Amino acid sequence: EAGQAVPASQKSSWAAFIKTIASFSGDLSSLTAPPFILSPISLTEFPAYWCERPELFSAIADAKDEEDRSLRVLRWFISTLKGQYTSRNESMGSEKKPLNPVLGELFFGYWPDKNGRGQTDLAVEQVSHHPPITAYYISNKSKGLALQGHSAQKTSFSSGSIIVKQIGHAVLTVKLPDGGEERFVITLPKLRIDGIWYGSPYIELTDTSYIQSSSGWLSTIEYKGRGYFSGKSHQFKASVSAPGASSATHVFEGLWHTTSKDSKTNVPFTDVTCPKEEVTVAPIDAQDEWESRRLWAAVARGIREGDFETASREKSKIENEQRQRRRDEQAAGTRWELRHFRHLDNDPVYEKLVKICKSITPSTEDTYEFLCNVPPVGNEK
Ligand code: HCR
Repeated sequence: EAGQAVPASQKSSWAAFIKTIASFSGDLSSLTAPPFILSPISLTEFPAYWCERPELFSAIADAKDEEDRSLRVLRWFISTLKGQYTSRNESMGSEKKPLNPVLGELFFGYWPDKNGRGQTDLAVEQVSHHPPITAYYISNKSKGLALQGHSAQKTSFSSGSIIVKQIGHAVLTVKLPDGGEERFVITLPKLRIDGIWYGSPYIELTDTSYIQSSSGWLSTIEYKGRGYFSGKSHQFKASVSAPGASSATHVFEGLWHTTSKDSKTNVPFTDVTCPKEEVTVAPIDAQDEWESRRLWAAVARGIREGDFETASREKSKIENEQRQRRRDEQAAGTRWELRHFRHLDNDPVYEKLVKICKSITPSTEDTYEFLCNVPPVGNEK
């Protein structure tokens, strides 16, 4: 039955919301949605999904050679997908509409050093509001690892599903024992949000994404839903090929939200059935006023407690303050200054590596360079 997961009092506003998105293409996050579908978490928190298995991230530093490094990067990447794309269903029952970050919103956190894996730090800044663009930097200094990326989305509607094309990419830099560096350009899958009609959205990944290394090793990851490689949801097949090779040296297949294995040897490759580790953040009153959980505290409380009147009043306060800020800047002829990232029109690493993998498009992209100026979070440093 249509709208079966929608509370009776919100059925008509859900129908109106679907009607709006069906004829809409662009920035979905700015649309007003009915309360039952709202999440109390801002999109600036999402980059944390990259590192909720910190030991897999740090293990990249222990690779014995370029081939091994590409396999470890792939294992870590595949293991992030469950968190990135199914965790709202697990914690809130369905995909939800995240809070739309304001320009300059920040999110800082870390995963502490345990068992010699080193500390991993996370810094996120909302670098654009319209369209929403989130820049992030995740680093494990003691292991010589850094992931820099930005994320934006283009949405459209097709056959009852929301199609989300991810814009942006990430670059992983690995410091090598000989003093050199290896870089990996990581592109992102396409999303299809199904279950809209029933009021119970969930994500399926589609198309192909790539991890191209500066060593020449390439991972090509194909995503399929129910009824393709097998009858199951969340399937992937990753082919890893040596520099310049036309056929794959390794092929891994399985489900990105549970397990996968080497297709030839059946040796297990990924397993994300064990719990992940959430990022540690400073207590709210010790946070900067622009930090996400402090900025949205009253709105998030309203959504969590079902007090949508308060949530909506507090959200309007933030939005009105933002509008006033933009008007003041315009009047003064000034612009909002980013605090921790600098926008560059071109990303030379991306542009060099996509010349090796011609399937990656577009051939040029902009980037947000991290300024390495974030104060330590918490007291574990
Ligand atoms: C599309 C989406 C906002 C963007 C979210 C992204 C793509 C952000 C980058 C992360 O690395 C991965 C990620 C996961 C999310 O699944 C994806 C969100 C899902 C829904 C949300 C829309 C703007 C809201 C649509 C409203 C629906 C649920 C009715």
